[in-house]
Amino acid sequence: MSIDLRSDTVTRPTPAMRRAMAEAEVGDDIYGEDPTVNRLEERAAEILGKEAGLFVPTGTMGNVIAIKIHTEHGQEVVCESRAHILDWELSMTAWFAGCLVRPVYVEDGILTWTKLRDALRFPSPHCAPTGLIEIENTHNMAGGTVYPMDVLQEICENAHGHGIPVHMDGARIFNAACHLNRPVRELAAPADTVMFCLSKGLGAPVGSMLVGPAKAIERGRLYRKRLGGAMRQVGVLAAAGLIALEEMPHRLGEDHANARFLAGELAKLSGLKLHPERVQTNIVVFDVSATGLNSTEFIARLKPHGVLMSEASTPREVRAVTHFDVSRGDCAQAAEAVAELLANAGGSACATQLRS
Ligand code: TLP
Repeated sequence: MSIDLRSDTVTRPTPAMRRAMAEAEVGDDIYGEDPTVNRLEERAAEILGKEAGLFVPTGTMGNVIAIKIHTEHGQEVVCESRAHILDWELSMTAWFAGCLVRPVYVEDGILTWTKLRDALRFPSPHCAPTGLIEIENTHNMAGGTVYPMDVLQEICENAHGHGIPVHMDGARIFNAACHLNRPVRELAAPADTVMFCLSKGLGAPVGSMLVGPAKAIERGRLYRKRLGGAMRQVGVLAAAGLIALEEMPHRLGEDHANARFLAGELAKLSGLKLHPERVQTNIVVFDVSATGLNSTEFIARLKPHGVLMSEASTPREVRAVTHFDVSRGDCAQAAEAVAELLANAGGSACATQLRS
């Protein structure tokens, strides 16, 4: 079987999750009668320190609902230029919420108030006003980077001072909390709403949570129905989600150490550009342009070596994500496979011009 570093989304449910799914107490969730879903929503809200929670099938749906809750048609949403909501959600900000995204580029993906400030727009006869600031923590395509608490607080305090809400795409907020060694509720506190995924590093097969003020989540429930995301005896999924939430966060440090190790090994190989000391969580993004291959070619040539990686934001970058289903040994093997690829590609790859 391949060593699958494409994403932490590929994790399979643990035996405990499978057992819990088989034994889950269920009811019709559209009537609010699924006790396992209700427990998951309550626990998610409690752990994140918010009033209420909503179980959604995907992180994408959680973000889309949050954007819709906070904005009106014709407004702008400010986010980092490689944000998941901009690059990977099929323009749902425009399609569903009727808003324009105004991106701001920051190399490490971590916005600051100073960077954001100039992108904000206020009501005028000429400009569409900013309806929402969206921050991604950890920042996926910038390489799993984490918002320092003071940066986060400064953004949220100033945004609120201007009457602008903040949504956190915290798909990997537990990884961020692990890196900062702070309770996750501290990271969630400054933002109005937070989406986080049960189905990534936490290992659940399906599901994400949107947490925030009770009134906002009540509206979110209606948007979830409109999007076709309201399900029936969905406690079978929530049961796995509860285990992901309660039992999996404590082991994320292992994935982070593996990612740092992998980055260190890759950095030894000529042709790859990366900074292992900048790896904070479970994502390694590296530049392959000096090999003469673009990311698609690099990934395709790596596959026969039994290692899967994925594309990142540009054709120059490849992404490797560590998770519960890959070990330190797998990471060592993956680095060896990359070394072999580079050796085999040799001069021919380097002679090929990067096609972007
Ligand atoms: N990210 C996926 C891909 O879509 C890129 C991955 O493999 O990392 N926010 C962030 C920051 C994400 O990384 C993702 C998934 C989502 C939202 C959406 O979650 P899902 O896939 O559940 O819709």
